[in-house]
Formats: sequence, structure tokens, C-alpha cells
Amino acid sequence: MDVRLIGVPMDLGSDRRGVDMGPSAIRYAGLATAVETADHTCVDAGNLPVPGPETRDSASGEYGDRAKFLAETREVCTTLSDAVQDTLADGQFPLVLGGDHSIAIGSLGGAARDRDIGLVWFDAHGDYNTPSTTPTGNVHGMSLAATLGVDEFVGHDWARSGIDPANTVLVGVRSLDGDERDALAASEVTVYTMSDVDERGVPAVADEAFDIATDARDGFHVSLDMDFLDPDEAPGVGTPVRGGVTYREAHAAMEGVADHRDDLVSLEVVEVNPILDDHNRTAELAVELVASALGKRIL
Ligand code: 5AB
Ligand code: MN
Ligand code: MN
Ligand code: MN
Repeated sequence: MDVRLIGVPMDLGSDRRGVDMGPSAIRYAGLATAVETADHTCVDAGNLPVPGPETRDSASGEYGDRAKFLAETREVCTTLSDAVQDTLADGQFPLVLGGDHSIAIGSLGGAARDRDIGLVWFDAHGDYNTPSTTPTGNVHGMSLAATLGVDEFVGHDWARSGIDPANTVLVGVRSLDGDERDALAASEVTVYTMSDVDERGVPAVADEAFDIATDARDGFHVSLDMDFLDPDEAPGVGTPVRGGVTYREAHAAMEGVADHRDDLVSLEVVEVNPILDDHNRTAELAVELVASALGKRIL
């Protein structure tokens, strides 16, 4: 297939500068070549414009500092949504490079526009906070709730993808905030924690996740937060949590994506922060995982 790279140098959704350099770090780690090695063609659409935090007021949006830079997040995500939709309309495959995880709102806005898709979200976190439950005000911890249109996000049509929570799966979770945990438990989202991974292994858990997500009529989107992996493997992330999946388990999960790639609508990899990294290893790992997800095989 024809893969179109869309870089989103976004850091407004997180407290850490540096994640805005994620798209450069991932490109530098050889993404285009890796995509070609997986037998695809690759076109790079460059980066979308993202305002710097210095030039804006963090309390710009409706909820002030309870959802920081929400007005700017809306701008960026609206542009990204159009870029993803245009990519799909051109018959190409959108590969979105973050940037912090707030950009999933934009990726999904485009991928789910006029499509009934499911969602598999690989993450240490739930990203299911809202302006009233967030401990930080960072939108990257609210992006799943926003795209599903829950609570305070109900009126925010720009953020709501229309994805059915019943076709939404979280995999790898090991850090939830108290109210976020209760909200997730009350939702129809399926949550596989690291305990599930311990008991059943990544291949079984991931395959069940793809089965749930592909219940949607038009395929599914994969959102890969690099903190899904253990920080020993992926140190270059803003909010590392111990006890994540190993190098090999992460590949197995992405090989599972590849096994379902007839249904794969779009893919994003987020939260790579080269400033916090050990050389560029987290970006290099992101490149390897993308290649696995897009079908690269040893044999
Ligand atoms: B990430 C935290 N739950 O809401 C919050 O990396 C962390 O996109 C969110 O998964 C981590 O700020 C967001 C404490
Ligand atoms: Mn995340
Ligand atoms: Mn995370
Ligand atoms: Mn299956």
C-alpha cells in the first residue's frame, strides 16, 4: 500500500517539552526506509503546524487550566482530522507521528469520519480523564474520553469521533487515576491491564482486542503510546510507568496488528520524547514496531 506520513509536533497536551520533536526523531531513526522494507511505498507529507506553548495562554479553552491549551488542541486536531480524511480519500494509508497523545483526537476525527471503526489503544494509561477528574490538566490524559465524547466532552463535536465504546479496547494498562478508573469501569470500553497480559500473554489478549475492534463495520484504528512498553525498553517517553511489555511482547502485539491489516484503517505512534531518551532508542524502537504492524516479517 501507499503509506502517507503525517507528523504532528504537538506538546501542548503534556507537561514535557521535547515530545514535539518526536516526529523528527522517528524520521531520523529511518521510518521511511522501514516502511519500504515492509513492502510499501512511503510519501512524507511533512509536519502539520503546531503553535508553541510560549506564544499561547494555557487557559485558552473552555475549562481553563483543567484542560490546558484546549483551544490550540482543537485547532491542531481539526487540521489533522482533515489530513487523515484526505489521505484516506486519496487511497493512501495514514501513519500519524506524534507528538503527545492529544493528537489521537485528530487522527480519529479523520479516520472515523463517515466510517464505523473500532479502536485499539496500547498504553500504560487509560487517557480517560475529563476536565473534572484530571490531576494534571493535560489533554493527553483525556484524549480517549474526548474522542468517545464522554462527560464534559459531550458538547465538543470537534473532538467526538462517534466511535462506539463497545468497539474500543485498551491494552497494557497499569496506571489509572481514581476517578478515571471508576469512569472506565462504568464504560463499555474493554480494558486489558498488565495483569491480563501476565495471565494470558500478549498474543491472546491482543487477538481478543482486534476481534472486539473489528466488530465495527469499517475496520479499526491503532493508537500506539510508546509508554505501553516498559521504560527499560522505551525510556524516551514523558510519563513512564514500570511493569510494561517487553521488546518481544511489543513486537508480538504489532504482528497481531499486521495479521488484521486488511481491516486496519490508520495507525499512529505517539509520546516519543527524544530529550528524555537514551540516544534515539525509543524512536528506533517505534520504527521497528511500525514495520511489524505494517507486515514486516523475518521469513
Ligand atoms: B499518556 C495522567 N493520568 O491524566 C494524567 O501518556 C497521565 O498519553 C496521563 O497516556 C498520561 O495526566 C497520558 C496522570
Ligand atoms: Mn496515552
Ligand atoms: Mn501513556
Ligand atoms: Mn482475530
